[in-house]
Amino acid sequence: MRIALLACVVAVLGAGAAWAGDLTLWYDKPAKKGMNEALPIGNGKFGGLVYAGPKQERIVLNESSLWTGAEISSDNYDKMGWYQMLGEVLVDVAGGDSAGAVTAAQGKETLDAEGYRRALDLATATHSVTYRSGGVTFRREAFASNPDGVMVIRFTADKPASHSGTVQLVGTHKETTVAAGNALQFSGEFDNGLKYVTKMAVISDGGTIQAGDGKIEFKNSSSLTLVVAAGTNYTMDYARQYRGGDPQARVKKAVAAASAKPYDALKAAHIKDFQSLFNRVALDLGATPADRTALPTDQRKVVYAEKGGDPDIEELMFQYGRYLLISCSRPGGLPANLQGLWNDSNKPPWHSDYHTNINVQMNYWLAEPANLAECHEPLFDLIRSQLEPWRKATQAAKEFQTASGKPRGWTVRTSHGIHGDMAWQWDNTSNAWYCQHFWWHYAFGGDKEYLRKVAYPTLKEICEFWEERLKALPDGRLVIPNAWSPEHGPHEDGVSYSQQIVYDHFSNYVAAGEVLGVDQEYRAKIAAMRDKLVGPKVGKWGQLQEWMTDRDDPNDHHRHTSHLFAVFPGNQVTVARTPEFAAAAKKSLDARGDTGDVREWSFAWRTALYARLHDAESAHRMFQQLLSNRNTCLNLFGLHPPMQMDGNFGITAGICEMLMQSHENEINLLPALPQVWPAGAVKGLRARGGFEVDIAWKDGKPAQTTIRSKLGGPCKLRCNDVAATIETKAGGTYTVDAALKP
Ligand code: FUC
Repeated sequence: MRIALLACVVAVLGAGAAWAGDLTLWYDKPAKKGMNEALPIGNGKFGGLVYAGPKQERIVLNESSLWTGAEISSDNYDKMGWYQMLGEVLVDVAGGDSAGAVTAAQGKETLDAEGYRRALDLATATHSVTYRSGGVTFRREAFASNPDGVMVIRFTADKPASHSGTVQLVGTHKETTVAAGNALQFSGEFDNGLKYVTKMAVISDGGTIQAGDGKIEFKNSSSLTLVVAAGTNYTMDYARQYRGGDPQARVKKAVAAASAKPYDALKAAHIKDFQSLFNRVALDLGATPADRTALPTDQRKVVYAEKGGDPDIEELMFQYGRYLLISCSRPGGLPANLQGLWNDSNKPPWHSDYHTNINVQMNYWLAEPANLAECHEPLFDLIRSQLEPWRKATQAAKEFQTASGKPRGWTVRTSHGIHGDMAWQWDNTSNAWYCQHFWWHYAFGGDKEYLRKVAYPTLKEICEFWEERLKALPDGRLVIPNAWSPEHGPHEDGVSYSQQIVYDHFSNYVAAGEVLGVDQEYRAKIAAMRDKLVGPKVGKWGQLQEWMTDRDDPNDHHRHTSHLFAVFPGNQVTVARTPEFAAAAKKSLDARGDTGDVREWSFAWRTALYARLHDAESAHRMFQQLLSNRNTCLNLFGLHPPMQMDGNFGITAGICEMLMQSHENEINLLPALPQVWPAGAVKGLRARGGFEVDIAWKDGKPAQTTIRSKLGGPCKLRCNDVAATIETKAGGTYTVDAALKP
């Protein structure tokens, strides 16, 4: 969209409502079965996929702690837990005179409803369906509220008494649904002792409702409101074997409390809460022609992937990543898994697990820069809650025994669940990669208490793990033994991926120790070890080597770009500091290409990598290709069958890197701005050092930049060759012009 730039950037972007109209995914058909078309809502823990058939509403329900599995460490994938589908809400509507207008058959409706539209408005986190049938205009809304802990679904019409039909609440584990009064409920318990409850109240305005045989029938209702809550007895506490209080009373209370509130009050509280996070960042990349915005999102995305020229859909994709993270990762809950929290199977691909060799980290790349630091917390909480079983398993594993006995610290296999269960191959350096997130949370936010109590001890423990595990080469340089470039090549010493991750980790540990002024001697030891690590190397065709031996194949189009960790998410290789390595990284990245094995999340990573290498056009090309039908579903979920959410989160992070970078002790404005975004504005990106930044640009250059300093201190700014330092005070706001002058 085009907004007034410059002087009014803060005023205009500050008003969340100014963006609302365009941040909508909409479709002219109901969603088909599966996960590629239905639209997601979620309150961080409890979520739904809305299918929106006019004759039958179907909402797939998920609760993020609904996992099978128990403490185990095994190379057999099937031994770890599976993320489960909770159930579904089914509402068969015979409404008004519309019976017969559509033929209902689960998920396969033939559409004959005039003016049908289903939409997800990201700005209000509300799903809606509208259509006309039999002379009546029907409207449905659905949202998942964090403050009230419920999902609310409301059916309305412009004529009284227009709704008749049945409501069902169905579990996926052969539970019996009990219907009593105006409520439906099912509950169950898995072999691992996980108890769960789902309850729904059906509130009819006018008309009648009647419970019977696991269903509720409603007749001649003017409006119908469904209030649904779910919970489990899971708690992120190993000492309690991950079991907390019975969810029954909690769920009952949430449904009763929300049912007693007017719908408008529930909706207002939901929007206020959601927007307190969502409205922190706004983005304007330009105006989309009306013939494009007139297209439903599925058609529009196809045209965009082929022809580009749709900055609004790029903004939508950017904000979708933020919307999804807010909807599936809130303080107190579990982090986003491979599918966020949306899942329609009890045997989802890869168990819908936490995948440590790129996927779960990519889920959280956006959290700090895209101003959702709170949504990062569930990742730390889950990791911390798994440390005891991970320590035990690491210490028991043959491969980690040290000369002096058992290893200190912990590491984790490639896949893990939430009950101390992990499986498949050990991903040795995933411990250090996890630590990078703990460090980022401090680096962006500056909370020293968090650093002292949470991050530092975790970082130190992983230094202890690596300190005794590194192997010295005859020349004294250090290598990570028996490492693996994820899913590529053999296990061997000195693989670049592992070297770079440990380098990053040791650097972050040293920085953390300096901030806290602790462990000076140990810090010096770790710094010295870091400097001895075998570093990046340029190979025979000018590439950045993936292994110590120079055997990279220029025709290899593998989806992983693990040896480029040093470029992003690491910062060992940068254009300014290590230009030869940056050039080699670009050579490698260009060669890895965008065909064959390259898909979904690979494009998001490549976007961020090219952004760090200041290749704006390639970064944008990767973004555009992510939206092709091969890589993105019609509901804009990342497409790695059936879907994966890492690409959604990753692309938001990639766009942040295109617009602003802060990994070199300075804020680099518009380091990778493609030609298709000559003018635009972004508000509210976060930079390391506790700064919040708004940039308005024109002719490809920043015209006005506003910095809000949270912590005070010098703020170094750069745009190409122009650099400036602003002395800031905590709480101060500072504006600079095109020349970076106040
Ligand atoms: C990694 C990737 C795969 C997939 C899986 C869940 O192993 O290599 O492409 O994303 O995670």
